[in-house]
Amino acid sequence: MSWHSDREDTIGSNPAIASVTFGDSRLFRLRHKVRKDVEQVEIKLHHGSFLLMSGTTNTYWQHQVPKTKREVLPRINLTFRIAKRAV
Ligand SMILES: O=C(O)CCC(=O)C(=O)O
Repeated sequence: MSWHSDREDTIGSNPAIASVTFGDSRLFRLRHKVRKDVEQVEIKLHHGSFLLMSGTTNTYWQHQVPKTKREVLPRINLTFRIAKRAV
């Protein structure tokens, strides 16, 4: 999965995005959209990992699960996004 942010036109600005990983471990990377001087963040998502992106994370950062050449085993990721509320 390539670099992206989740679509804020559907989930609103500064959404809470929570995900749980089951199965094989994968690397999860974050990079700042503007500040090239800010180091990328790498998080290994193992079976049972819970990841929460909240506040301005989705607004200012992109994320990806990079392709890997190693053999990958089955993996399921459940992602929960708080949808934009009608006002
Ligand atoms: O598979 C993952 O851990 C991340 C999935 C993801 O980036 C997304 O749903 O936007």
